[in-house]
Amino acid sequence: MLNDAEKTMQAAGHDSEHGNSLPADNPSNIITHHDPTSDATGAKINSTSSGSHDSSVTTVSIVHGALNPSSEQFYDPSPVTVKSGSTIRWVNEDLAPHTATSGSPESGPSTHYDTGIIGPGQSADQVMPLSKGVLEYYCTFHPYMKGTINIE
Ligand SMILES: [Cu+2]
Repeated sequence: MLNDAEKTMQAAGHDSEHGNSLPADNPSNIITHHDPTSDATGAKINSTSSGSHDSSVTTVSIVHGALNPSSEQFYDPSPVTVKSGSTIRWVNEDLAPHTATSGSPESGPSTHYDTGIIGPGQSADQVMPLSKGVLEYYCTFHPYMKGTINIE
């Protein structure tokens, strides 16, 4: 405990030393002053408005090479854990069209969601159910492509 406190104080001392040395760099000071100004006009406004309401979006990649049945991974990440009612965005990074369709190849599509066809380089958003649980999904073109969503 005492050791930890000592370390913390030492680290804090180092930080303030570092902080003191930074303002001495005049050229970089000018640059850092310039950048936030241009950010505030454009990019920052956009990110604020997209984070407004219902908004959490989790991206899942359909990996490059997913068309290959012996691929080690088709959807990445899988399983993925998201909040109920949030949105998942599947991004197709493969060269073939795919889907993310809730259900399984054995029992067929369930009613929860279906991206439909996502072309190469395209993406599709689906809102997850409000109920918690595990949702399996697959690609209707390539039934060996399976993914799992944990909704919590
Ligand atoms: Cu597919």
